[in-house]
Amino acid sequence: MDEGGGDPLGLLCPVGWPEKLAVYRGGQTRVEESSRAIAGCFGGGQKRDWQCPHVRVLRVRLKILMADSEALSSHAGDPVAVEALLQAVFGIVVDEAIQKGTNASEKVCEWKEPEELKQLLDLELRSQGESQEKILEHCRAVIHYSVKTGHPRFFNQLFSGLDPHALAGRIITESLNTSQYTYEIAPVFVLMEEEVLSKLRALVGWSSGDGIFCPGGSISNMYAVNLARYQRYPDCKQRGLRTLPPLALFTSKECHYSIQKGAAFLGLGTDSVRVVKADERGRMVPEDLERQISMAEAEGAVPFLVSATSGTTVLGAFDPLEAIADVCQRHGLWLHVDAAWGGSVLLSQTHRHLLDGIQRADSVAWNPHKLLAAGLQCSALLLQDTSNLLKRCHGSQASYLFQQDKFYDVELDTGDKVVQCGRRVDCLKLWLMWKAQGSQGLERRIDQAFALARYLVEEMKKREGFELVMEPEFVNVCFWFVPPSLRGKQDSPDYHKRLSKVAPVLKERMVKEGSMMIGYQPHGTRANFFRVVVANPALTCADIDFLLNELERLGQDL
Ligand code: ABU
Repeated sequence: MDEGGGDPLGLLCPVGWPEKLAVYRGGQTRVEESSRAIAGCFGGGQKRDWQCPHVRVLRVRLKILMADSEALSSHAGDPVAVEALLQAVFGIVVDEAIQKGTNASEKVCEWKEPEELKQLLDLELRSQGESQEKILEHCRAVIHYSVKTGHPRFFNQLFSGLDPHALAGRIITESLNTSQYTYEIAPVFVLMEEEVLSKLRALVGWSSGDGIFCPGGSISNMYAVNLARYQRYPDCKQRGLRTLPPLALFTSKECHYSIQKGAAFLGLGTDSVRVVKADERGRMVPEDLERQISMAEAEGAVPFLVSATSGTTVLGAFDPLEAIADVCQRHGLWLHVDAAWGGSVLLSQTHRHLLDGIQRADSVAWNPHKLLAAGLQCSALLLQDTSNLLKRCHGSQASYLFQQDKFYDVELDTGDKVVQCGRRVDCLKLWLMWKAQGSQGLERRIDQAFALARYLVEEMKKREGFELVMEPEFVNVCFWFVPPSLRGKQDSPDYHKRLSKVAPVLKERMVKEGSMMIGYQPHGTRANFFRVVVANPALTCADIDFLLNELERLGQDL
């Protein structure tokens, strides 16, 4: 009888646990209570083939699975130890991520090559747990080697800054760890989400409507496309793509790439996206939209949606919404406004004219995690619809979540409006920040961002070597840093090629020094240029001066 042969199903357990005999056969292991039963496994009866290669007898020590009288979570039954752990972690977070992470005299990032970083982080997950001291070291290392996006020298993305009230909201959200789908388990957040969405809708100009917080602007945009299609062809929910004619949607060449991704994801295909011309500032040209619609119809496609953008990703352009809404109205098309970046401008009495006409949209995507610094993620999809379109389009009536005979108003179970099941709570961080700042405080932040972007532009004009791509309309400031060796050489044949290499070199230098982070990109036929995003509410003129001085310092030998 072969009692060796390993432990194919991981049943061997530490010495001291009860020992049993088990038979491994046909890929399965079964514990047998008697030797008669074991023998039966080898053919039973007269002739037993103990050498059979497919059957083995194992001597196993079984962990008897029964409920433990103590909880298994770490520090079980020791609230003092739990508190000590969390106090220690929170102390590290406050010191390293919040204080140092937002202190201009600290580095914005601590660059390491990936192989070295893997070692420094000790990423391996082992069978034995580690001591609290080690765990705290890991927490410190995670923060130390992460990019500090709340730092005043982080100009890299369309989000930056660390609002303490929003952070408090995120901490409470994480601590409560609930899902937004039913009133039963998220009573506070169901009511709060509706309050926040209704406030955002009011800023768009709607006194009623619907909406939902989504996991990011891309998903908000995809929802809009799906809703527009469903509204026109409700059958497609059940019968799928075969019920549809070839469809066409329209957006400008400056739109966010999620429109193309969404077309692919929703089965429309990227060919269904008709790209409308943008003017020299990156704004959709309504006359070309009209032309594209006629062309699509002439080719046998059915236009159904226009996605305009308020705040394009690179240039920060605002499409002319009134003119686009007129085109949509003439052709009966759903108007979606991707205001993921620019939506927060609606809070500013001074600048909200950039979005004039947004009230005529059918849907709006707006990410308060960007310009309002609410924290990732906070992305609202807002709808003018009051006919329960979201729920009709996405609902599936799971009987174990959305029981219709609950003891409260089941309309509060908003989870069936979305394609997800579990959904993060994204409203509290915005709500708490809004409570603390008031709409006026948020408005001041928007106005300050515009003012600092203007300060940056005017300071650039005073210095040699800074060339604006264009006068900004928003808080994206796009420019070339022309290093000393290229100044006055605009007419040389390789100027464009050489200029393109400047931003990547400077980017590498700034990141490796940890002094600041600015994004760059090529754009159409334009050579690589920097895009500074002025979004962090903590920024001052001193940070802008630093940015300019630092670019001059980093690029003086180029
Ligand atoms: N959703 C576009 C964001 C990309 C950026 O931060 O530049």
